[in-house]
Amino acid sequence: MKKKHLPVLLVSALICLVSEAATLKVMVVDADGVPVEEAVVSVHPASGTAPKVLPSALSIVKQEKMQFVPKVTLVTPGSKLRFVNMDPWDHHIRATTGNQFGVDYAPLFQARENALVEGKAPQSFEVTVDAAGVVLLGCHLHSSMTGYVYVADSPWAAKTGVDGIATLDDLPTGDFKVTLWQANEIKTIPVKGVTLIGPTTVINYQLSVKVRKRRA
Ligand SMILES: [Cu+2]
Repeated sequence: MKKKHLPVLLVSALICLVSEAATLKVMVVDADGVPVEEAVVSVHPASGTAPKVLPSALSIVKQEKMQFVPKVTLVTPGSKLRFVNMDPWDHHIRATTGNQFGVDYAPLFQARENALVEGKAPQSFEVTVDAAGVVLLGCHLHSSMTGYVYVADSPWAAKTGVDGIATLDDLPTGDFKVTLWQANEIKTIPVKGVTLIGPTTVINYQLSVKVRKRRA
């Protein structure tokens, strides 16, 4: 009986070798070496374009205690976002394209949200983001509120966690370009080339700025 199973095992082993997947771990720290949360890593093939990406599932962006939660929402083109006001006061959300310095600025959408009333469902609105790039979120009523929607045109994109690490699993092996975005960085972050041969490759970034932790 055991002998009969051998060919099956051999075939499985061969399939594993042929379709080897790679993992990329990207560690991001700030100028002080402190891990940076909510940086976005996206990976594209070194030549050609990334495989087509489908819209992400509906993402919820809450307005809570004068903040956008999450601060950075990562989606793909054509994805729907729902903004929900959890605060007992009004917000007037505005979204623009471009960077935080006003370069390539263009209004994208805006909507007023009434205050949350106890016992009632919070007010919300939905939008679809079509173009790849970074969407800046703000509020006409509260200038301290800032948030971001990163629309990634690659199936291989991830946000860093509290440990400053973004993990991308199931990448094919080969040559890739790694792009890092972080909201506070003022310098252009160079695109890094990486050759993935599996099983895990680690690359590190250090930002030129200090990134303050958000208040809870
Ligand atoms: Cu507001």
